[in-house]
Amino acid sequence: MDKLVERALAGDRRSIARLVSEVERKDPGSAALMKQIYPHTGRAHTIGITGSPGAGKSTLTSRLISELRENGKRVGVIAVDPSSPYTGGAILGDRLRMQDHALDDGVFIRSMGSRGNLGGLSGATHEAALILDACGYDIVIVETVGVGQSEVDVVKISDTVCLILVPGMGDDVQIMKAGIMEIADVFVVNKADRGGAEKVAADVKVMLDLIPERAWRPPVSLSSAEKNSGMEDILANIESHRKYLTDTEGGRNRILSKIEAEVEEVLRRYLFERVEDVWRGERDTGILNRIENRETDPYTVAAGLIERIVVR
Ligand SMILES: Nc1nc2c(ncn2[C@@H]2O[C@H](COP(=O)(O)OP(=O)(O)OP(=O)(O)O)[C@@H](O)[C@H]2O)c(=O)[nH]1
Ligand SMILES: [Mg+2]
Repeated sequence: MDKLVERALAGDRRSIARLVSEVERKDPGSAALMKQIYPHTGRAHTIGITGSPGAGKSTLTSRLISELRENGKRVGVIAVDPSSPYTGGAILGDRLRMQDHALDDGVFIRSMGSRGNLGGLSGATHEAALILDACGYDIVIVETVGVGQSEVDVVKISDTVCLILVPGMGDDVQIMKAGIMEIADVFVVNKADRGGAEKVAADVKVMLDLIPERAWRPPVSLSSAEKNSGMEDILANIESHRKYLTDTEGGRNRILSKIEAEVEEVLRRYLFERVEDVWRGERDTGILNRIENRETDPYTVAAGLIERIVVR
């Protein structure tokens, strides 16, 4: 086994951080590393926390970490910043809000970019979650801002998706538009210390009633991350959802469809990388001129390249 993987699996934080960096940079050897990591995964419960910018996701995450630590759980956190690959305001804010846990050995916090993935989560986010799972974190929290594709992608990498709403943002309309009702397993109306939270919760429940009968009905909690209230209730709801996943047929199917999405994602990435490789080697062989002179055409060239990938 690779030394780095060995040290990371043994819980060495610097090695874990280096592993995550390698998958984030998509180093050529990262697939080989992930092959060694994967057999050790499947123990953590991965929680996706999504919601509008400023909804209180980081503050809430920090509170949940405290609660989970009191219950003796080790917690890994990946904060995804859609705007920049490595640095940026949001990351700074997330860092500050989670700083309380900086010295706790049972907590690992990592910020990652998602740029270059059409606004969605990168494959590296998923791999980072797998690494934290393998390295002994019982709970892995992935915080993503609910913009565009990332909130849909978060379903693919989370066991439980927790959607954070806040009063006074016209969220009822937003939810309907984005079809987010379908992806949330647990609803949280945060900033309940302000007015209007009960109304939002009631609206969500009405909308849930409109969705045809399904095996899991998402519960709705009120919270104030600022005042540290509602955390136990949220964790209890997440735990119920975990039980649903493992103990019911609907839940088992959900787990399998997550694995299916995982295979498809890796497959797509492998294919894409191979196509790029082959094309890079071919591009400067005069092929462009031959197409220009109509000696061949893009369709024949593409089909030929694909064939070479398959034969290899
Ligand atoms: N009144 C009130 N303010 C809150 C609550 N939770 C968070 N806030 C405040 O809301 C602001 C945004 O909080 P964050 O935790 O950074 O929100 P976020 O969703 O992580 O934000 P982004 O990551 O930038 O999308 C901060 O000023 C928090 O102090 C709450 O329960 N009540
Ligand atoms: Mg945040």
